[in-house]
Amino acid sequence: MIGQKVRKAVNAVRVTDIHTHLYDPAFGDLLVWGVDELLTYHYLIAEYFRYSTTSYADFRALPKQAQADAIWKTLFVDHSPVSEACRGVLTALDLLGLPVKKRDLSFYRKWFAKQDVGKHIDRVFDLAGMRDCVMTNDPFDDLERPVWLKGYKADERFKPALRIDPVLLGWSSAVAKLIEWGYAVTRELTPKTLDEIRRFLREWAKRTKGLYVGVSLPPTFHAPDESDTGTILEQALLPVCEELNLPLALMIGVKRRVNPELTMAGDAVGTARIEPVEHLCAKFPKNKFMLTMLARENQQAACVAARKFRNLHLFGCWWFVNNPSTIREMTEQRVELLGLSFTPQHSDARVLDQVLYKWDHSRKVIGDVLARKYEDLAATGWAPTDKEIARDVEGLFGGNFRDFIMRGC
Ligand code: RAT
Ligand code: ZN
Repeated sequence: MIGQKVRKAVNAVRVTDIHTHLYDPAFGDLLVWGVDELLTYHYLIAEYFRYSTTSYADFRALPKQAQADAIWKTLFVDHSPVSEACRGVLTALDLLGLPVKKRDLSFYRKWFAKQDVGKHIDRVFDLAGMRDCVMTNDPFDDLERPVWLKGYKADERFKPALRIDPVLLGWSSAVAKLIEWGYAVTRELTPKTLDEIRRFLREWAKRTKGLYVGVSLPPTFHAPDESDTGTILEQALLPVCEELNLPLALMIGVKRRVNPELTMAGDAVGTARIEPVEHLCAKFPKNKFMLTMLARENQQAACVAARKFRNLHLFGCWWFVNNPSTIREMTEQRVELLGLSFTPQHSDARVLDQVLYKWDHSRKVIGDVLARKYEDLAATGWAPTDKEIARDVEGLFGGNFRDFIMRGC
């Protein structure tokens, strides 16, 4: 009975999707959608090469539609599409009302070609039960930078977040760009250069009105550290984040381009250390941090760190742990260690239609875990009211994040 109520509340809640790679429609072609985009998602490209012996270069040279054809044939026709990423494509088509049973790619293509983008966005948000989502906005991206410089009329459902990987992880290359953009910086991190990096970060944080600043980090990330990364982090980024009350979202554990031939599909996972997170939370108590870790092995330590530091907000099941079996395990562990004080999921969607499957699959798993936890409560005689259940679920699917970004330290 109580379990049913919890599942119902989880199905009904309107989600804030706190980390995606989707774009406000004002960014034009950067907002991608449709079946060819779904099929050429980098998660599926990696899976395609499990079976295909096509050369990487030949595949890369194909136009998008031909890549989608090859993936469809290999992953959906020649083998049953049981992986999470394959199943996701089918869930998305099904939720849009397309006949999955037909297995007719050209039918799906024709259907998408007839949709109006504005109406399609409304429909996807509605079907996914999403109230809004957070983008990933990179000032170094040549396609999105001009949109920011010119300004645009925002669709309130697409909130910005400032992503600063190039500054923090590649200062030796980023320096030339900053010089080109009018900042008086040098390769060496002199006091003047750090001051200018702070100016750059402050200006972009204000220009984008990002809800937080985000960075993805390798498993080798350590702090304290006297490298460029450590110096820029502690002396430029964190002071600006504190000044503007912006959380820094740490996404730790990605090994970029382990197989460079696969480009974006060639990134992998490594187990990281939790000590850098503990160091940052302790040394910068006036800063707020968000944390998601890529390795399954890191999840317990991440929960324990969040128990120790109220300026740390744990979020999402990221990328290689965004699979039902791991979402189940992680959500259970997080509830047991953190109660309701975290954000269990984000979609990481790159293609608009992906939010359909990502939220459908996650709601089921998270709903089951929560249902059991409330049943355990009920077994003691504690009877949560409908209002309390709705309050808790609302928090998990966006409210906790909104409170965290608004509050001071
Ligand atoms: O999940 C993904 O699509 C990855 O490619 C990354 O974008 C990752 O989520 C990130 O934000 O670095
Ligand atoms: Zn991402």
